[in-house]
Amino acid sequence: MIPTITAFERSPDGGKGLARDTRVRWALEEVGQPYEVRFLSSARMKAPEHLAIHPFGQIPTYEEGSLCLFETGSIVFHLAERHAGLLPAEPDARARAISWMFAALNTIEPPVLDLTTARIFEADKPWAQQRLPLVKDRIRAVLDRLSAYLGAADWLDGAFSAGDLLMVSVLLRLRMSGILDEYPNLAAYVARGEARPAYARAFAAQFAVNAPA
Ligand code: GTB
Repeated sequence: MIPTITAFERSPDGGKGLARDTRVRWALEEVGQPYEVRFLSSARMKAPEHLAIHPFGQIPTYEEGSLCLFETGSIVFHLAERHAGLLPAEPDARARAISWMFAALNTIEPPVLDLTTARIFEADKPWAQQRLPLVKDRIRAVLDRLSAYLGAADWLDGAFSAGDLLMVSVLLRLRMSGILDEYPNLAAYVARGEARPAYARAFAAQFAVNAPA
């Protein structure tokens, strides 16, 4: 059965691959699972038909027969559970890779999202410029540790896993800020992720829809 995911009708990033459907597309490409995409306008995201699948009216979602999933992490985990290639078979290594999935979404992504909030949604506030250095330093606090942990390794725990897929996807959001370049090993790690043929296919698929005309 070919699963269907949802994505922005037009992503606000103009095809930079930052919207979260790219992570799901990447996971699908890694495991060789063909998929279809239903594109949603902002209005359709909040319509009852979509809210029945995604309680918060967001993208991405994943439908496979009677199974409907939301939350990127749960979708990537589902794919990793059902297909080979995204989680190791050995139980302890598998548990560690799952820890990295959570670390990407629960430890690294929140301060990264704060930067977007500070830069875009709070930019007009009188205290915005004062807050920005604090937000950036909270990112550096976790990246210092992540960079030290990764060291010269290619991936976080042996072979590439869903943990790396999510971590690279989160770190990608920092590129424009310049913070990623403060950590050459993390910048190289992200570049390694982007160099994977599966990532290239996922990026190209979303770019074909979102690139400025
Ligand atoms: N925790 C959920 C998950 O991981 O799946 C979060 C889902 C989420 O935030 N979805 C966003 C959404 O649907 C799109 S990805 N937003 C519309 C809404 O809430 O009404 C977030 C996103 C959006 C745009 C960019 N961009 O343009 O750069 C990057 C990321």
